Amino acid sequence: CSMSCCKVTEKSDEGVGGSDFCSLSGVLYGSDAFEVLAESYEFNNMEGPCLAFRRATSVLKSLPWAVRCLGATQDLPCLGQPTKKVIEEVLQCGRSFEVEELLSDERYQTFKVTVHKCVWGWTKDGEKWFCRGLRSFSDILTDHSIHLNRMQQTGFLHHGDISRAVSAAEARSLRSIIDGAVHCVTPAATVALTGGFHRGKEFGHDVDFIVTTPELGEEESLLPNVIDELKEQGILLYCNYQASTFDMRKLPNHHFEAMDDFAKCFLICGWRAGRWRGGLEGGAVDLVSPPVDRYAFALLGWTGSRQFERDLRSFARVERGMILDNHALYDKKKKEFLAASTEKDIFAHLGLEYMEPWQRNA
Ligand code: DGT
Ligand code: MG
Repeated sequence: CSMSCCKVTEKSDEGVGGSDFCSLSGVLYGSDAFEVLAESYEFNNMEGPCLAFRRATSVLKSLPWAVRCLGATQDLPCLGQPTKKVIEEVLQCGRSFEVEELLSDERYQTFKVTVHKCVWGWTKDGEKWFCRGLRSFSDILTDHSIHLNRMQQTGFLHHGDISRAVSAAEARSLRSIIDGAVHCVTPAATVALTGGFHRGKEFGHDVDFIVTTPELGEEESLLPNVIDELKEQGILLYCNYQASTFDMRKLPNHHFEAMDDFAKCFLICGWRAGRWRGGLEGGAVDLVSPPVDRYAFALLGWTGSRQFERDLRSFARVERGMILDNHALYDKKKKEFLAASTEKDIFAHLGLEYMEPWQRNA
């Protein structure tokens, strides 16, 4: 982020809500300033404050009005003292000194601009490289004592492909390619666009799909066959396939950070117009393949947003005595798994009104 100054700006009543911050080089919403703070905690491996600022971001984004005085935040949930301190500073001084300081902080910049691109968030390796004084990709690449794992090598190798945001139009054109490949190998299969694009986002860092077959068990060969098909079409630049470890005898895990056990693959596909490979640029693609009776849970879990999923799981646990994850919904009082073939069924089990994906952008 090249922004060097944050200050309050006027906003229209139709805006996304929250106090706005603007910078010398463009508008930075208040919620984005909190994202900088959240990221900085993430880069320091401090999950608690990181999540607190992400929650504050969600609350501010959801407001239909601008915060113009601290008193207006009094009854808002999830805004703790550190958050209010930043809002107060911005309202009084027209800028957040803490955010400004962070944007020029060497550690923040290194993780954001270089290391973060290949290790994603905080990792022991990222920390080790930073402590050794490595500050850029070339620092890391030219240090021959460093052994990069497969994921890190991919991050470095395809950095150009995966660092440019994917647009909604590009996601649509990929969808027809994935549709074609899946239906070529299994004509009756279902393909659903999920993740941020399913929530109506205009840009994303990857494109997520859930694919399944009408017959239970048939999904086991689906992803390997789709991967072969994409290889044949010549658009596959990278593929990391993980076979399913799903076991229905395991209880759901309400902790959000635990990833699901379905077969999945992380791909880099070259399908969009760009500067690389004679005009074809790549982008990151996730394909997840649950058995058909787990499809609704997988779709709900992968549609996000992350914050929405965390809150839904916590609501299920605290308010309903149920455990929800990407695989299942378990009623602890009745000691039984609840069946669902659509997302609406899951909302109904939870006693909630159905929320459309675009309403889940917490
Ligand atoms: P983006 O960054 O533009 O791709 O935005 P999203 O919302 O598509 O985020 P993404 O692709 O990282 O993940 C898609 C959804 O999958 C996300 O909204 C929630 C779910 N998800 C992602 N990571 C995890 C995880 O570590 N655990 C669980 N349970 N779900 C996850
Ligand atoms: Mg995504």
